[in-house]
Amino acid sequence: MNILKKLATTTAALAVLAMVALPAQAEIRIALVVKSLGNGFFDAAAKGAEDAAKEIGDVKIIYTGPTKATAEGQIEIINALIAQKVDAIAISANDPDALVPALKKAMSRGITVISWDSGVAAEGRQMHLNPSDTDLIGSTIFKLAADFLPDGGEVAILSASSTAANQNSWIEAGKKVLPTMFPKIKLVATVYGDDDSVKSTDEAKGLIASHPNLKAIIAPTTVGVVAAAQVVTDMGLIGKINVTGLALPSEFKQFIDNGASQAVALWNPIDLGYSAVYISHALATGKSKAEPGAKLSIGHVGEVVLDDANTTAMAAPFQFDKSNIEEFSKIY
Ligand code: RAM
Repeated sequence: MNILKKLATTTAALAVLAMVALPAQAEIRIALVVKSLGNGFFDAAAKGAEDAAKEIGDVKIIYTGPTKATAEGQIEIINALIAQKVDAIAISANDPDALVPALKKAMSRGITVISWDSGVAAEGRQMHLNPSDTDLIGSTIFKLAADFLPDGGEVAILSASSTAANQNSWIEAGKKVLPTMFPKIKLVATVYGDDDSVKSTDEAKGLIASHPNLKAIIAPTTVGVVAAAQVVTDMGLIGKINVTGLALPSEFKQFIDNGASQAVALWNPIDLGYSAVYISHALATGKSKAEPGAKLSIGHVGEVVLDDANTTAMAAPFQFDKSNIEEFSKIY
């Protein structure tokens, strides 16, 4: 056998050997479970999740959620994901407690479980990723109203579902600082639109009917804030009631343009979904561990550190108004 031929056979043999010894890396399946489908905020997060999957490689995203933002709907989905033996579940929860048994079951089967956006109780997840500091979001939503009410006045909250841990924690945090930070603002009611456009519209109308002196509606939900601004627009109340809260610029730009709202805030939902997947992957593959003090890489977004409760927070909320909403509306 001449030397070239010999080399070729050896290389071929080595290649076969390598294929046997190094099987292709198994695909990691990460389920991004959201409060409900059809919500633009979660669609943006899912886009970020896909970005992370592409960047990491060998990752499959299962973007799923119930049609209505209920715990029951999410429990069914979690059970189906357990049966499918996914590698990780990253969930924005509709209820911090009701999901715990199903998520515990998932973890006992070796599935990585994290919550993001809206958390589950500590025993139901390995860690929780907050979009931003809870106290800061709480004071921001009231500041957004107070900034445009120099003489103070009545405001009301139109929230998501009554069991959503994220909105509830923001509202609680905001209420605590209200007397000292915004003494002229009077919170007269908190109602729940369940991140459902129809229910949110009805609740906004109800607030207006029962509080004739209402000066602002604060909706810390991207679904509620659009519904409230539409109601104020349709009822000819622009200039009388300022709608504010947490809004997705692409959905909300029209209400900054028409004056139903002076300003709103949010964080980058694409980065949030990206980070949830990045972290889920690191935990599922054993690259990182969810424990107090752990530094978790979130790719191009940076790094977060877990606190004693295995929770962490991303960037500060960002304000949108006439000066910048056009620019951001093209991104998310
Ligand atoms: C809605 C959801 C979500 C929340 C945003 C601000 O889309 O309730 O959980 O983070 O609003």
